[in-house]
Amino acid sequence: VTLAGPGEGISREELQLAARNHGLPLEALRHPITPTGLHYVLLHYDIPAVDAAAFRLSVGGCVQREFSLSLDELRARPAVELAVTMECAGNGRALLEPRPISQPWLQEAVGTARWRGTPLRALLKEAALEDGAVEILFAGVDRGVENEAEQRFERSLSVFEAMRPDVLVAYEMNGDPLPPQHGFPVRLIVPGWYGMASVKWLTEITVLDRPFDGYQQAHAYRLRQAEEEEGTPLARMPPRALMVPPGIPEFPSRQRILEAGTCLLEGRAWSGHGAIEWVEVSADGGRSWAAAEVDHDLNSPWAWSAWGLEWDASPGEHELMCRARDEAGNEQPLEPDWNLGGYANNAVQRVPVTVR
Ligand SMILES: Nc1nc2c(c(=O)[nH]1)N[C@H]1C(S)=C(S)[C@@H](COP(=O)(O)O)O[C@H]1N2
Ligand SMILES: [Mo]
Repeated sequence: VTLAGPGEGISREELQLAARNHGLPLEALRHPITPTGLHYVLLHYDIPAVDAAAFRLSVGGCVQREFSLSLDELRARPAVELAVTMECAGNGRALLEPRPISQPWLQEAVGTARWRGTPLRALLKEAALEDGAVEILFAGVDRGVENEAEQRFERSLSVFEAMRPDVLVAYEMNGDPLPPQHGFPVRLIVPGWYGMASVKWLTEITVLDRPFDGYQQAHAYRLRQAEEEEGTPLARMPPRALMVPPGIPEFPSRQRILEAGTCLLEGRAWSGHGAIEWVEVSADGGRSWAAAEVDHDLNSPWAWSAWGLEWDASPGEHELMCRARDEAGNEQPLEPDWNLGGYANNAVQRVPVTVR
């Protein structure tokens, strides 16, 4: 990982990544289900061209019965639809100092969709895992060079996580076939986890008798301070609340401008560790906090909750902030914890506003 120097601006390479991998425009937090084109997108390599007619999903490795399925065969299996909030583990990276050079997310790498697919668990039961099975490996068809080695995008899950009934082999997003950028024709959905676990363009499921040591597992997506540390693997999303920036933006700075008077502050909050217990809002840069009303409107344990609070905006400059806590007791920090990969920065959002 390369780090940006003190005060070093976004490079052309980071801009190239940012233009391909787009975030959720924060005003789209108003929608309980993110309109498909506004859901964030993260691509390590290129969007592969997959021929749906020739598509096969194979299940093999350390199993008693290997098999493969066509798209029609997959779609004929028992189906489940789940509302799931997904967030990139690199969300918040560009706000770290020093900034790790990679996809420069601010805070917008999130979205919620209704994913329809068949439970992974039943596929694994059908294949019948051998006694020595410890992990399940998921391989996408997209290829690239990373850390000087050519590779596919591959990630694994422990047998325990893979057997959770809500892990889906998904073929629909918001009632339509998956769009190319979200994994057409088939992807994994691992609710509650950061997005890297939800392998897109999935074609191979391989049961392993040893932990997977590929790049995206053993090196990337780990919290570490230095290259030589083994680090701890990322898994579930810690809590985060985001607000719809109120008022209107100035172009191009996007500084917010609003009229004095009552203003509804609203947004959404989520956690991969359980339901959101509370959301608090500060209008004075964190000196005082008020509890927002939280509505678990999607009624899904894996999807974000809406929150709102009326604020009496007085003329002047203000810094708005929001923070969440989940039922497991995790709370958002005011300041980020730095790490080399620039992962898991769930420090509170700060929105400066000018009230006229
Ligand atoms: N095959 C493949 N799967 C992938 C990726 C990828 O680059 N290739 N990116 C991962 C990462 S890091 C994230 S955050 C999510 C993003 O999913 P989305 O683009 O549908 O929002 O997909 C994951 N699955
Ligand atoms: Mo990601």
